Amino acid sequence: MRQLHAPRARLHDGWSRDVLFGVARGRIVTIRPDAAPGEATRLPGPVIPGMPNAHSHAFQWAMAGLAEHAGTEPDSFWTWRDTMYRIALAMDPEGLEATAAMLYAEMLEAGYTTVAEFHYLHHQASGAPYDEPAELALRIGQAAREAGIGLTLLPVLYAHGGLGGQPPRDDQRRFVNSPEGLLTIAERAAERLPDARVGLALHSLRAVTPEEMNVALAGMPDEAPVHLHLAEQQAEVDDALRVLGARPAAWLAENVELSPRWNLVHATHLDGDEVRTLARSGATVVLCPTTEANLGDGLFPGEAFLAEGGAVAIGSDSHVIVDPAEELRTLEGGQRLRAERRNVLRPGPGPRHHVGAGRWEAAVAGGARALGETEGGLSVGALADLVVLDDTHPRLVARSDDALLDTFVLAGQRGLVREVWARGERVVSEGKHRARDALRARWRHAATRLDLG
Ligand code: NGQ
Ligand code: ZN
Repeated sequence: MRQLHAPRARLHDGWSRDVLFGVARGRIVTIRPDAAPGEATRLPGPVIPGMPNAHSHAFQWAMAGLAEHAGTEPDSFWTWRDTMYRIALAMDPEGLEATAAMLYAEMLEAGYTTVAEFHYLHHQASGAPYDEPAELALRIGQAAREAGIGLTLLPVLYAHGGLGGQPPRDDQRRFVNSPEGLLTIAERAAERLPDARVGLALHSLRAVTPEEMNVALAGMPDEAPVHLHLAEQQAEVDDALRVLGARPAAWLAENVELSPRWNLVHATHLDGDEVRTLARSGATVVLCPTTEANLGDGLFPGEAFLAEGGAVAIGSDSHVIVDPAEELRTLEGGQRLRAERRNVLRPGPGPRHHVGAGRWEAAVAGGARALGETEGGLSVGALADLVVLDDTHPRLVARSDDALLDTFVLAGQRGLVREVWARGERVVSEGKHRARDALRARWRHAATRLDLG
C-alpha cells in the first residue's frame, strides 16, 4: 500500500488537516485526518479531488480555433459542424492517438483525472470498417494509458442523419453502425482495454430510432453508464415536437426508464416540467459550458434545476478550453448574466455557502456517477485521484480552505495546479505532465502531417 500525506485536504464533508491517504490498486483504501506523515509521500500543498471530465470528443481538439471565421450566411452550430466533419474525415489512427494522448495530458495538467470519451469516429475515411472494427476505440484506450488518465469509453451508436430514421449524410460515414455492429465494438474494446470502463452512448435522438436504442440498451450490462446528447439546439426541440410530438427531454422521460445510469449531455433547452422530471429522475445532466458558449447553444436553466435537486457533471466536449475550473466559472457566469445577480448556483439554502467550492464538489460527485463509479471524491473506495494546489502562488496565498477553492474555481488562472495524481500515480509535477515533451513532439508531427486546414 502506498501512503500519501496532505497538509490539508477537502474530504466530502469539508476540510481536514494532516490527512494520510492509504492507496492500493489505484483506489483510496484508508483516510486518516490528524495523522503524522511518517514514511508517506508528502504532497506539497492543499489537496482537492480530481475532476471527472464527463464529455469528450478527443479528435475535436485538433480543430479548436479553426471555425472562428464568419461566413456569408449567419454561422451556427450547424455550420460549425460542417468544419468538424471535415476534421473527422482527415483523422487516421495514428493521428487520433497522438491527438488524444496530448489532450489527455493537458486534461491532467488542468485537474481532470478521468475522462468519458464519447467516441463515434469508428470507421476508415471511406466508411468501411477497419480490419479490427474497434481500431479507433483501441487507439483512444492506448492514448489514455500513455497519458495515465482513467478512461470510461462510450462507443457511440450513430445510425441516422435526422429524426424519424433519416439516412445518414455522406460525411457521417465514419460514424455509422447498426446496434449489433456497435455492440461488437463495445465488446472488443471491453476485452482489449482491461483498464477502461466501457459504457454506451446513443448519439442523440436524431441519430438513433427508438427500436435501435432498445436493442443497444439490451445488449449492455445493466450497470453500464448510458450517455446521450439531449437538446442542445432549439432546432432539435422544434424537430422533436414535429416528428415525435414531444420535446426531447419529455419524450425521453416517457420512453425510457431514466435512472442514475443515464447522463444527458447538453440538456440546454428544457421547459419547467422537463426541469422537474429530469431533476427527480436521478439522471445526471452533463454540461460543457465553454463549448456551449462557443457554439451559441443557449443557457441551461441551472438555478431551477438545482432547486429541484438535480445532479450536474461537466465536460470539455470540443476542447476549445481544457480546464475544469473554467467550465464551472463559465457555468456560474452564464447564470449570473441571465439572473443579474451574484452567487446563483448555490450548493444549499443556508448562509455563507461557498459557490466555487460547492460547484467543484457537486461536479466531482456527478462526474464520478457519469463515468460509472460508485464512489467519487476523496472517499474510501474512490479512485485515488488527487489535485494538489499551489498555495504559494500569489493568487492562492493566505486563502483558507473553501475560500481557496472558491478562488481556484471562480477567480483562477493558469499555474495553480502543482501536482496531479491519477489512480495513485503522480502524473503531473510542478504543473507539468510527465510525458509532456514527448506527447507534444508527436502531436506536432501529426498536426503537420494531417490536413487540418
Ligand atoms: C458531436 N457535438 O457529436 O460532436 C456534437 C455535434 C451533432 C456537440 N453536440 C454533432 N457539441 O450533434 O450532430
Ligand atoms: Zn458532444
